[in-house]
Amino acid sequence: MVKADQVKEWWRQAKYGMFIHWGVYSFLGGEWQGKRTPFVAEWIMARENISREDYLDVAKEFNPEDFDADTIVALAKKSGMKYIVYTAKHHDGFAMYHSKCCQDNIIDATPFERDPLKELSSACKKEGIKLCLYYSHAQDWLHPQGYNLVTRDNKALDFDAYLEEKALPQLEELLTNYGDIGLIWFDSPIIISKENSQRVYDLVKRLQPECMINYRIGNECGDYYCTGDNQLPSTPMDVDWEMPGTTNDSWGYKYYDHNWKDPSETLRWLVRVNSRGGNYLLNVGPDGNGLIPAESANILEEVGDWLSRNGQGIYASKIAPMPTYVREGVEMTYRPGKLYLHIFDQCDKEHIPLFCIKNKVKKIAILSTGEALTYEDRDTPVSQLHEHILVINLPKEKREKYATVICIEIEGDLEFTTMDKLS
Ligand code: JFZ
Repeated sequence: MVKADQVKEWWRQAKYGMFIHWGVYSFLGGEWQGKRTPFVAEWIMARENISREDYLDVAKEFNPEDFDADTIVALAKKSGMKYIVYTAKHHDGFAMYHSKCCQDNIIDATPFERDPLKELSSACKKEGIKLCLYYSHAQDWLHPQGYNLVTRDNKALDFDAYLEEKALPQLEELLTNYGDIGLIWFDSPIIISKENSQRVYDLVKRLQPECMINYRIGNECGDYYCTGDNQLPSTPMDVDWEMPGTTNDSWGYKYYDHNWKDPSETLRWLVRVNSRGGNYLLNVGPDGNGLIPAESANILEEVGDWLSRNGQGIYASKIAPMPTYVREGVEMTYRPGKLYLHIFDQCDKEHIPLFCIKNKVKKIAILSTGEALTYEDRDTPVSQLHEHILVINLPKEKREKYATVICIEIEGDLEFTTMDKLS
């Protein structure tokens, strides 16, 4: 395995991570001077045109004494999430760790006297969860030379000055003072030059060569690709990619956004992302006290409980190397010698057909219980596309809450027929 692949292996096997959007905006909870922002909560400073002075006055009231890194990491672990991506600095420019190169940070600009990132780093190390960092390396609404997609003429800015004065020194302290960092999740590169993307990339790799970098660093410099938010590719993508997703409709805490994705919908996002070869980075937005909303925590725990029984079909799984001629509500993942059919309520059949595979079947069972399922292995001479078809019997009473995973053990590596046989 080449070096680059070795570095990525933990991430490729992880499949599921926790995104944490937490900042001064969390204290505002999506509202400014009595007006609810129609945008995502973490953009409130730019979208509601809050001045630097007013935003830093808000910071003087931000004292999240209920923040508890051990509780957050325990939730991630119980939820089956293998890595945490924490917003060290979002577009607002406010550092959610003790930055020595800029006063706009949670220690120097708020009454809070602890470094939450230091606590998170210790908790992650203790629990074997990879600590990763989100860093908005181009937008910065508190620094006069940082890009601002809403209120500035970005081409007129001295962006090199911003990199030299803030972004590069902050990345240096983040990659020096908080232990091993699994990846840096850069965001919104806007008009950053290829040279500057490369400068940022080189700094990260110099300080922590095994730290992965996402493509949002800009100019195709990254190690893996991120889709747009909650944007699922329609077909499998056999590259390293990840989909960031929200538990409601805002990354940052919005006290009035209760549009939570229930456990069934959350699980379906996870399985559909994984079946297409990606990682699912699912967000929580702690409030102004540092607490994760109970509704979202409960959803994550429900999905984690399901994963405790069905994780074999998720973790370290691959794209099923075959056309997925399966029905709506059936998602497929693969490990050598095993195909996993994830059956959601959208497929209400008791007889599940599986075309194309040529292998001899050794066993078909419900993954979570090991209970064998009966099936028919019919020859289909009428169509040259499918030499034979499996019809798996899944009685309604054997179905599991949220999704039932059927594990098909086959002899040898997967062999299948494809449409191109017809050409
Ligand atoms: C960005 C941020 O602006 C947002 O606040 C949040 O942090 C999110 C995870 O990332 O939002 C984006 C960035 C890129 C796309 C969509 C939203 N995109 O490429 O479609």
